[in-house]
Amino acid sequence: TTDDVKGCFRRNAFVILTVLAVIVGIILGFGLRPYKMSYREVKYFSFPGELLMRMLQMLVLPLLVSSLITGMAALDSRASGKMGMRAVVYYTTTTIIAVFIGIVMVLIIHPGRGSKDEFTKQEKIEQVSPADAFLDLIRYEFKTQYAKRVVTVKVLVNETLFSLNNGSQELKREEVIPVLGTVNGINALGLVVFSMCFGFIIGNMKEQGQPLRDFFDCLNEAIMRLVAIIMWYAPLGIMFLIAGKIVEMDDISEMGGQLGMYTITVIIGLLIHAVIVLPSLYFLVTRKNPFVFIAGLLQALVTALGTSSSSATLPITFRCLEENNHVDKRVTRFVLPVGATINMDGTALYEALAAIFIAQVNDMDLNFGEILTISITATAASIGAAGIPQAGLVTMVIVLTSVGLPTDDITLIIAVDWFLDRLRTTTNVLGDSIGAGIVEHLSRHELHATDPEIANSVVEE
Ligand code: DAS
Repeated sequence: TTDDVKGCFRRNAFVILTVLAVIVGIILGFGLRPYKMSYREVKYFSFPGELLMRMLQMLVLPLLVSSLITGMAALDSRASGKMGMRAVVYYTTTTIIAVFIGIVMVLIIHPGRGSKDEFTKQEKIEQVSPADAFLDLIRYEFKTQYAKRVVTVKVLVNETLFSLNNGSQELKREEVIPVLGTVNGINALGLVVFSMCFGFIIGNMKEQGQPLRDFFDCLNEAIMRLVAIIMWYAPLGIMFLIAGKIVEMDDISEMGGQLGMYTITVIIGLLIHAVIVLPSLYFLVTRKNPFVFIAGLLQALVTALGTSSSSATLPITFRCLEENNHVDKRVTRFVLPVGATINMDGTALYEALAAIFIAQVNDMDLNFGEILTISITATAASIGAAGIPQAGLVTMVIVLTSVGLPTDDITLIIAVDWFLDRLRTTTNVLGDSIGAGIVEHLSRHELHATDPEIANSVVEE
């Protein structure tokens, strides 16, 4: 039918545009590098990219809330309980595998050689104890060096749900926001918990809850329609995001040997996880071709690469999973927002690997217990990291302090983090999406059995 033809064209148009965006972005970026643009010129040049980033971020919050609330409300408590369990098992398993891969890779390749000469010497700052670092994670605070003092950065005042950061007098807001735990200054994890509870309650309110269920359902639908429009702009935005970053990046040839090896080690680790482990897992559970599934996610993966933020990518991930891969909306709404907030395979792999690399650079031999500690804290740190650019670099503080490594050595790897961040974000988004596919498959019986009335209100378009 004509609808099929249209749908097919639409899908391929997106694929073509997305691939073109990446290729043209790279060519444009390298083509313009010799002109050595000033900071201001680069900012002007990448403005179309910044616009995309802002459009997506604008949608994340209402999308997160409305999808979780309707997702929870549409499932009976037995179904949501089972589905939740499956999601948690999937998140835990894949994160542990990712950490394991990271550790094995860095131990085998051993990129750090026990000399910091290649790196600029850093001044030592006061050490933070592991216990404090943990508590700070829960409080959404962390300690950092600013103007030679150790200051506590409060990214969020937790008492209220929507309060913007105003906790730190020492740092300007611009300097605080990009660092830890929050999306647009809001505690994403707190919001996830709140929305789930709220959705659960209005799901159980029978008739009385219907207006609220309709409201959030409609809100969700409206946001997704906005997303559909933004999808057409996304390739252009991605092209400028990529080109702009290539224009402003430091000279690659100046990258030290250790840092180069480190970068390669991270890339290999992430590739093993994304190309071998996750697809195999998908195949083992569903017996379906994982690469067909991944092909449907192309635009989400490229958006992750362009924005280095899994929460900014969330709207596109929703769209890809629901429209291209036809994953049940009750599953995506329930599983994706949680996944984007806490399930970060790429980040976990990266944090464990980076911590051991820093130990190697410091000529520190780690025993088995310390490596175990690193794997546990890397998992915690990946859960605590928000889906925003370079959040993983900041939650590294926890991993390093847990085994007594100098936290200021994070500066050793900052030079390449913008790049590795993009790759781990792509891995994070892939992990969440494959998780949705696997949970849907495992929950197919409950999904069929759910109260058709509630189910229809969600599934119907
Ligand atoms: N860039 C983050 C993400 O959005 C996480 C990280 O910094 O590792 O997934």
